[in-house]
Amino acid sequence: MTEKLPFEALSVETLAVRLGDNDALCAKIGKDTTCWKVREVGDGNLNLVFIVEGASGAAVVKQALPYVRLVGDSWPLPLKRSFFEYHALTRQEARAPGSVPAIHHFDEGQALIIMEYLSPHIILRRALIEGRQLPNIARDIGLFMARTLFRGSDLHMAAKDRKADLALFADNVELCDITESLVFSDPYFDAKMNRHTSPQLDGLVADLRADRDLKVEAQRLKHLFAANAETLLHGDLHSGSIMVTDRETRMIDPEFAFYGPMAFDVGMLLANFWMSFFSQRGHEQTGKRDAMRAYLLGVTAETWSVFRAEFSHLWRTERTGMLYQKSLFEDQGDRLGAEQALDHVLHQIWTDLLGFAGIEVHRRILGLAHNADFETIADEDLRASCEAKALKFGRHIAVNRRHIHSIDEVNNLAALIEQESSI
Ligand code: SR1
Ligand code: MG
Repeated sequence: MTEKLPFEALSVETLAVRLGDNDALCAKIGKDTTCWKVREVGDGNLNLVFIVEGASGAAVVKQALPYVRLVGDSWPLPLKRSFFEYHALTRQEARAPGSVPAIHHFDEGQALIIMEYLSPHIILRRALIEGRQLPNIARDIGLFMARTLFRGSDLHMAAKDRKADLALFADNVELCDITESLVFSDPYFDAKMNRHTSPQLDGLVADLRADRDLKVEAQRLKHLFAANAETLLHGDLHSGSIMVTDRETRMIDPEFAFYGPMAFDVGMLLANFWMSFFSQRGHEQTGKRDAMRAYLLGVTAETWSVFRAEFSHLWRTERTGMLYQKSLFEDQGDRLGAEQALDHVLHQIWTDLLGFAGIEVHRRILGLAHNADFETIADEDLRASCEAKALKFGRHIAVNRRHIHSIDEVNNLAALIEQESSI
């Protein structure tokens, strides 16, 4: 029996020695470690990410650390998140083939995944900050969400299999706790690690933290997040978790995967497009971004439309689970009944996604984990003005979500708020 080595974080210096005998990696990039080039490129909040290039190719080695990288070892975080990421990636590949990086090797003890090096892909967030209009993202992400969310639920899976998966991912407690605190609660009180652009936003932040309707809504959404184990979520589907070229889109980093409400992934994703929209004003040094703003609103509309269409298609063709079973509807010649139920399900996702989107916008401006869309705006007054508009937008869609009926309505609101002149 091979001895299980204790966990040890890799470094640029040690990676070739530690993984030089890894068959999967050698098969991908070549055995001769003397010509391996190793770079650490992790720019996320949690993990180490290395790109390793050898004589015959390249691969990514991602390793979890026993703490939150963004904060340091004062915030311990279990290595098992790598296990959940690995299992989520395998399920996403099965449910939405070609949408995630291929896995070459997984080592649970070392909390590392060796996976496909995506090149020339870049992080979607970076592309949007640069003002790049990618033609396929709405279609690709809309399909990914519909396929993974539908096929991971009781609409499609055998109840026994879904319950087994629910149990497996239920142990991702600490990452859920990050979301439960950082997304749903901390932004709405003076939590220790919060920060915001100050003093420019101080007044607005105080107003939001005193806003009873908003706080109640955020807690209703937290309740939904924690208690509605509907499907296997990506769990952190923002524009930093997506890699793109002009033609291709891949979703990465599902370490926050767990069973939760379908609307969470969709809402978080759309929130990131709306935040990009409000941040564009801060990136106009090299020219106006009017076309980019129009593109981004178009992307939100198309993503939602593709999601709905694919979800509806799967509803009609793959509804093999225990929910809304065909024996109650189609098998009795009642296709209308099945369509009526589909409308209800989509309407619920719509209403909830607006709530999740609103609070995702807030937490990126008021909480610990900000995003580069706003953070890279060097002029603080300009940044605050972009952020203030996004905060108002987020508040409106979260609190009024039950009275908003279409994505056009939301996008018209975004355009109106964007045209307002000041904080
Ligand atoms: C402490 S982790 C902060 C954030 O980074 C991750 O990407 C998640 O979005 C999390 O909320
Ligand atoms: Mg991540």
